[in-house]
Amino acid sequence: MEGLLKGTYGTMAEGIAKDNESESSSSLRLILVGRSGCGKSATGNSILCQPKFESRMSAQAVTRKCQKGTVTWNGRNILVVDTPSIFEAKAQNQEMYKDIGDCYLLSAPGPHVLLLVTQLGRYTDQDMVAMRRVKEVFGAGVMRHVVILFTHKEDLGHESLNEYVANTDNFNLRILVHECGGRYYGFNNRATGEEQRKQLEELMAVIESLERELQGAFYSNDLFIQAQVHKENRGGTPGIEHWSYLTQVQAQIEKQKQELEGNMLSRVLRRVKKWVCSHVGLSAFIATCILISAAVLINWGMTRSH
Ligand SMILES: Nc1nc2c(ncn2[C@@H]2O[C@H](COP(=O)(O)OP(=O)(O)O)[C@@H](O)[C@H]2O)c(=O)[nH]1
Ligand SMILES: [Mg+2]
Repeated sequence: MEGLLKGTYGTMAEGIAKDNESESSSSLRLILVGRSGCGKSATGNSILCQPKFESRMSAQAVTRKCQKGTVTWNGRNILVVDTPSIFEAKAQNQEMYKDIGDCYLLSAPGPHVLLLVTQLGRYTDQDMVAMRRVKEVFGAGVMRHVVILFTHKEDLGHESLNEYVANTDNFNLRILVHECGGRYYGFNNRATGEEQRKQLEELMAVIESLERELQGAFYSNDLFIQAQVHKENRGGTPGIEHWSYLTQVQAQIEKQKQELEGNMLSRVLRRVKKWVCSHVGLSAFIATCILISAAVLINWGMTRSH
């Protein structure tokens, strides 16, 4: 579901955005996602060209809550949302729903792009968990808006990022790149001055190319619409409406989780069906073997019981 002018949800979301003309509604909205320690906050600071988000090496998660930062780039407002550890396997409590709710509120009416941050050369099981959690938190459709952002680009040496991605033997990374339509870019978050400016310019080119492909659509779902409405109605202090909003957050995440599991099962079944259709002879042979084995086992069981 996307906030496209033509789309049902999009029309609503875009309409709300235009009516209010608030800063965040008219901005290019980016959300930083990925496992803890991969460099999300550092990437946010590189985009904002200022140390807005706390970023440091630590055994514990450093970023404690969702935060936003804004910058003007080439006359355009950019809103960057940094996220705490909501993409980890163990992040499954009430605090997590609050953080997810905040992330939706800060990026409502919906993000144009999600930057999936991962450290170059370290695409691990934790990154894969984070990837799955991203789909649970936002819905599987969000993948069309994802750009992979590799940090620690300076570790590449003489190899280019394209060569690295083309030659990697990390099968899971290959799948990820494929799933993201080959959209990726690398940052050296320690860069300053001209190098920092140039990498931001190149990242913006990747983002703008995706925007063109999606005809300017931002990503939306039921919860982004509710978040936008909640943002407009909300008074200063969190009250009963906020509690009810958090209940909606929890329900939406549960729904998306179930849809994801359903999708996976039907994908497996489709693959099995496709394989059977393209190997009819072999499939018939395997089925016959299974039937004969079952018959032999039943027969053996019956003779033993007598
Ligand atoms: N050398 C280098 N260090 C980086 C880069 N990106 C992030 N870091 C470091 O990685 C550590 C974790 O980064 P942080 O932004 O806090 O990760 P987060 O938990 O995903 O927000 C910090 O010490 C950063 O300085 C990079 O591109 N190059
Ligand atoms: Mg952080």
